[in-house]
Amino acid sequence: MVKNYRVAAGSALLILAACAQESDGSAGGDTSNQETVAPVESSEGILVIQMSDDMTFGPEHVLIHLGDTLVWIQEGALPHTTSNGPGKAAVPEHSLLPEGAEPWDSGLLVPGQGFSVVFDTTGEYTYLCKIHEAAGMVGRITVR
Ligand SMILES: [Cu+2]
Repeated sequence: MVKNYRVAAGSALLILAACAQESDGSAGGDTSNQETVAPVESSEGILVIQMSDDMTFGPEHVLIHLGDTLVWIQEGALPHTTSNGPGKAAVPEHSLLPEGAEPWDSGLLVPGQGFSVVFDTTGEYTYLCKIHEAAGMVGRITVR
């Protein structure tokens, strides 16, 4: 009984050590990296978001101020949209607006084209590319 107990305790220590190594390693590091990515903030009333062939909005999360202008620029070869509002998203969480805010829809932007929106309602926005929503082309805007 005593011997079995010692073996079990030793195994438990090994498991604890393995768990501690895991949480200090890549798994824990990845999680904290994702949570600590700060939004890119506008300066002088404007911020540019790039749409490219990797099917992302860059930066994906922006922090702007009341009255600021966001400009989306289409820099890839693939067509994209910046869109928001009722009926635009297959997944409702990909199209969110603060109460009273106006939705927008750029329509298809071909390479070199841009589209801008002035934000006059504070809150959290989520928008998408209507063509690449399923590929994860979703962006976030915080207006303060
Ligand atoms: Cu797109």
